[in-house]
Amino acid sequence: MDYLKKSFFGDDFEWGVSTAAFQIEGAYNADGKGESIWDAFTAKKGKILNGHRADVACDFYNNYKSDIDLVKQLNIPNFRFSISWSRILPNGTGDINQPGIDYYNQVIDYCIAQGIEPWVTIYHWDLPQALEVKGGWTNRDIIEWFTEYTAVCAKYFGHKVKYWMIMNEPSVFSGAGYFFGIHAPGRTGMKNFLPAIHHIVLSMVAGAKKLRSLLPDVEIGTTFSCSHIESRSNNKRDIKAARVADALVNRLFIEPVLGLGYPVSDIPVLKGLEKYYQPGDEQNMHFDFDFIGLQNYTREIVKYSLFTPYINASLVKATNRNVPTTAMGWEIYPPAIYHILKKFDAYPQIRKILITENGAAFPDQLINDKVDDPKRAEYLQSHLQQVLKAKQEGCKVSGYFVWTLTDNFEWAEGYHPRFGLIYVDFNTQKRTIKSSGYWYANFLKS
Ligand code: IFM
Repeated sequence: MDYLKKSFFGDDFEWGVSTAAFQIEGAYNADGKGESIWDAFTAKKGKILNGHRADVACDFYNNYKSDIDLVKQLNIPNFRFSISWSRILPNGTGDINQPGIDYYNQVIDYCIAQGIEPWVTIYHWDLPQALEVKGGWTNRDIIEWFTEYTAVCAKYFGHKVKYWMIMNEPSVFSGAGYFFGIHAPGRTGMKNFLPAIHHIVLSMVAGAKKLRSLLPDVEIGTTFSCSHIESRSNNKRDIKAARVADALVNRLFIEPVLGLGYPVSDIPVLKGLEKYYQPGDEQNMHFDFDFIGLQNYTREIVKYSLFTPYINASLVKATNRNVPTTAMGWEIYPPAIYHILKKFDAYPQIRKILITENGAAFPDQLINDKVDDPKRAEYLQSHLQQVLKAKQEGCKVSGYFVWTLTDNFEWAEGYHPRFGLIYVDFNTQKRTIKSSGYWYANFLKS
């Protein structure tokens, strides 16, 4: 591994760690919290690997002080977390749950007291179940519901939080939750996916505009998951399949928000979105974000596939390619993050980029009260080398957040993939800093 120092990235580069409410908080019904779609989904049989649930998760709700102490111990200056919508608005709209508001104020205050900057994601996938019953993201009324929720966040936390992200990875929560049905709320097919896409874009922009009007001085961003896509071969059909996959995975949500519209020419089925348009929508799909959060973990190799409806493209699984992989079966390919940065740097509409998630799951083991995870430290360093390379070539990247602080609930995969810098024994809630956590702490101190 080449020599890497924090100072190479410059003094104003933001370093952090990212988390999400549903994956860590637990306390699923404490102090007036309403049910979320993930509470409902995890309660169903067969949806989550090994039947795991997140009722307790890392119990961050009760352990937030000691976990934020660990953030401090690791020298991490920025802590990204999300608000659980149904903890502060149990029905999604209307009555506020004061204990939920108090809780997030305590988390924010505690961060600030420790000298840690809170970075807040407004929506990281846990829609109130009360809204799902009304159609969730497929119901156009969600634009108003989401705007109301954003205004509540601004009202109660806005005077303390400088950095906001409106949504986390819309392509994942819409694709997995509304097309494939493998994530909450478990809806499937184009009839759910298309309206969800359009309402998510309109809500993301409406929420951002609301936040801007209420908090003119804060930095507003939103985050997108992106994978570097390559074609399996030089065959024309494979090349076209890779272009379509790139449009779906990387461009579907960011391009409309940048004012470029949906990538319909590469994915003709998106023409079906027109059915959900109302007059004025075109003007309401665009927002000038202060920063764009990119979340990259891997690259994908794509091939033509006759039998894949709508896109005629499919992934060549990394586990069939004889390449190094993580516990998620994702290829370890550090140049992916460089290519992604270069790709999005080329959009003149993007002012500033932060890597708001990057990290890896490995089968970590606690042995003699220690967790030695050299592969994770190597993964982080090799990806940071690539971020640095992009930055040195002039790319407008100005931050890097590791996914994630502690091992946590990894959605449909349950607790099996361990992504944390800190190991969690889910029976006792005992935390053990992994060797990669010590590596990050030393790097940040350097
Ligand atoms: O755990 C997720 C997170 O919620 C969103 N981005 C990817 C992570 C790893 O899969």
